[in-house]
Amino acid sequence: MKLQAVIFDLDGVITDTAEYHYVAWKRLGEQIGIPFDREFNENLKGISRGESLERILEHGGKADAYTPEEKLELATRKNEHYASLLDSITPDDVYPGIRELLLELREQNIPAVIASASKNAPQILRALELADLFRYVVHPDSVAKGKPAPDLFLRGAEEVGAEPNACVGIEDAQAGIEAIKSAGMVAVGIGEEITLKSSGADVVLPDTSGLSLEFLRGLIE
Ligand code: B16
Ligand code: MG
Repeated sequence: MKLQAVIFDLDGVITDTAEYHYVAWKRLGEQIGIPFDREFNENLKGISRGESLERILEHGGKADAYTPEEKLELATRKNEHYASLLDSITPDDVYPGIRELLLELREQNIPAVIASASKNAPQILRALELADLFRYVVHPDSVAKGKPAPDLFLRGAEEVGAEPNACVGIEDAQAGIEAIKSAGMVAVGIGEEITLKSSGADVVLPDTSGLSLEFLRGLIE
């Protein structure tokens, strides 16, 4: 079978915005009396803004402490802080090997797709000067369910006419690996081997520098 498409997560795979999400949620958590650490933060990776807030409130025993309007204000406050951190992003912030991989994919006419839970994805891709290298960016509001449901990845494959079992998905989050596997795709994890393998990753790399078209083809063909 030929590799038909590569479907990328954004935060934590294309660039280090996963760290900015952590910094912004952590500050909001401290402001509302819910401190948390990196271990808890793993539960927020790949999870939508609204659902992330719910998880933080539950973690702090404050699931019922805020009205929907107050929750919207909290999520907006986090996003404003996060967006201010995005202002400093430049093309130098693309993770190692990613631009080279995208250029190889374009040369071979294999579509590269973004399946991110983030509503900020288009802005980030522009700041990294990568927007033109993706055939399609799935909008998180266009699917019924976020990660760990397969919807974002399946929509990405569909939009570029690829069969799910001929696609490779690349993710740094447990919820994202689960989404890729339930979409019936090959899952490459970026990060900690034990954590991502336990979510079903077929292969885990410590960082993106080991990614190449040859490596991804070897997983499918
Ligand atoms: P936003 P990904 C996800 O992006 C992040 O991992 C997650 O931490 C964030 O809450 C979510 O996007 C929503 O982001 O607030 O920018 O809409 O990893 O799926 O690329
Ligand atoms: Mg991610």
